[in-house]
Amino acid sequence: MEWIISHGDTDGICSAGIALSAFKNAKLFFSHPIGLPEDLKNVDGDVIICDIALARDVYQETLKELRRLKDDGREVIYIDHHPLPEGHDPSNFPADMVHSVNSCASEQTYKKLEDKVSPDMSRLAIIGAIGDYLDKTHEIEKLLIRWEKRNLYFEAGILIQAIESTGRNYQDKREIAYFISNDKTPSSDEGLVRKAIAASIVEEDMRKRIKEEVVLRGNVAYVIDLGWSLGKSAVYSKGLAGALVGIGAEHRKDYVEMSLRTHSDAIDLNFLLKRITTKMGGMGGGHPKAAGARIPREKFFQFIAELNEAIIEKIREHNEEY
Ligand SMILES: [Mn+2]
Repeated sequence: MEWIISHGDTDGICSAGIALSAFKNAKLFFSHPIGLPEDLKNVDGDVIICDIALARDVYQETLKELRRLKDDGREVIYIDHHPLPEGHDPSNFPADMVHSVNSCASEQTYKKLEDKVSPDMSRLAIIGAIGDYLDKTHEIEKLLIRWEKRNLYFEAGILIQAIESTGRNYQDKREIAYFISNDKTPSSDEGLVRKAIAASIVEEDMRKRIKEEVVLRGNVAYVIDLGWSLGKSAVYSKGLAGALVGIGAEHRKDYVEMSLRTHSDAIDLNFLLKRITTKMGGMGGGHPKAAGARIPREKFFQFIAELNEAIIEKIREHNEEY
């Protein structure tokens, strides 16, 4: 394997760490769903792609690049856990695809490469799973038998908090991936520990600020323009306001960028956001319980209202099922 392309969050970096430990000389790059076809244009060898959703908007372009590599006789492995776009045809997909929406990319990458890496790499599968809230799977429970769970959660905490502070610094992310791919613990790197602690101090300040500033509208709680992690803002908004859905939002140019979170099994954010945002001239999607969206800035309050309506409808349907 000559190339590894992965997502820049904890699950993506842990997947990359596992892949790097199997393919020591591979070049590692970070990408995201919309940028993937463009980034694939630089690839001229065997490639493994981890934790990057197949986005509907660039599906054909992505397929075209994967097919080019396949036609050149390259090995292409695609490992992901995001819901697949409508019309996706597995039999016509030009890659060896590993896909499940129930387990994170790190878990699936570890299972795929298990015979090429040390069993110690299962630690990264578990940390990646914690990073994506997907550590309650049967496989992760099984992998945990090898470890001391509480210490592993401590290590996961350091890595997750340190990665949080890297933002879009891809060089930092790459260094972290190489470091953990050598079976090193996050706590053994002073720089990572320092970053993690600094991020946690900021997080506690932000948690208190969100408690003050969170706005509750029906079943939806949001904060806007805090200048902090949108994902974590969404989690705290939801938790502190006791809402079903939390949103961390910020204005960017002429649109509002958002992260959304829910704990409810009745709500599929990926599905709802695709429907609501498209007709507003925006876009959205992700996982059922964790997703992102972007809408024109003047539509924000309309968006909150429509999301509330959709949530009420889903809860009613869900209750009728029982
Ligand atoms: Mn993931």
